[in-house]
Amino acid sequence: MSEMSEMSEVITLHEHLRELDEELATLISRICELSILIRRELPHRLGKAGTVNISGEQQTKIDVWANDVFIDGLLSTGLIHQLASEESEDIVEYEEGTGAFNITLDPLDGSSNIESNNLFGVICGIYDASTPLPARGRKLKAALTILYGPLTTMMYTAKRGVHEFVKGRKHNLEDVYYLVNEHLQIPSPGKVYGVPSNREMWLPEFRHFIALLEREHYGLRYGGSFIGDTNQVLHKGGFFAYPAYLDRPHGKLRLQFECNPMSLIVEEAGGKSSVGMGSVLDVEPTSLHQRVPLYIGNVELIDQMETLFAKCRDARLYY
Ligand code: AHM
Ligand code: MG
Repeated sequence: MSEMSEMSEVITLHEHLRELDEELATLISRICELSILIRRELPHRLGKAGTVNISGEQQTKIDVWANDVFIDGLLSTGLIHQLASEESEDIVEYEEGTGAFNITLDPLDGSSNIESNNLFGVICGIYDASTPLPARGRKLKAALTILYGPLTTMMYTAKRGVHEFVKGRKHNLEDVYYLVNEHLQIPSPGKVYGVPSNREMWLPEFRHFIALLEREHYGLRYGGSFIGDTNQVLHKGGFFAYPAYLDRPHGKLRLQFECNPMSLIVEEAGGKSSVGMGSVLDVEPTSLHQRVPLYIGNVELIDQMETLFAKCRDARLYY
């Protein structure tokens, strides 16, 4: 960080949020404060919890602790009506008539990456309290991600573009998020693609689409972190998918907790999201922890992929 950027001309998250209504700004600030607290605890809460979450996945100690910290820390604001977390089976509902927002939370997405010191973070979706959970992504009021990497960065959209902040570490910016990218737009043409393994279980048309990307010299970048992998697409342009598999037609990622908030960010950054045919944001939810295949990236790539998928007779079965 240059000395210049430590000076008064930097725009802090707090200042940037003044554009939003006060309650939404307070909620976003609170999520960021809690994430700083959680990040500080990481080295001291390593290891497996010995429990599994509702999706049958092993929880780490920090998964369980971070979930509790977020739930307590957010409910105490008085701003929450319903809170749903990827780590909790049911929706936590606050007293009727209180709280302006419903919120979906993935408190530590990609936490299996902690052991090897790779990327992971937080994904949040924010709805008006009048939109009961589970909800269609199109109804989101705001979405944000926090990426715990060599830098801690935060991205939010309140449907007026995507803005990225980095957490400072010294002087007057210690633990302060400040603006590094306003109105972030996915560059086009893109350069990278990220997809998980198990190629023999890919659908033939997906395999075909990836072969096209490789032929066009897109470089493979996959780190097993939805936030990290999407962040590369947001910065370098390209494509990311956690696709439908022959033996796992709904893929892995959860509509409410992961796919909807991230798809809003990607679409607000000028990109596109898809479940194979149509935007992720238009999927009518059937259950809180439902999974959907997810494809995101530059508009032209998603359009090209959907055209290819549409030629397949069973395309509608993907989700
Ligand atoms: P999690 O919510 O249990 O951490 O799982 C989601 C993560 C994503 O961040 C990432 O895209 C995916 O799992 C990686 O899965 P895989 O290990 O199959 O590549
Ligand atoms: Mg997750």
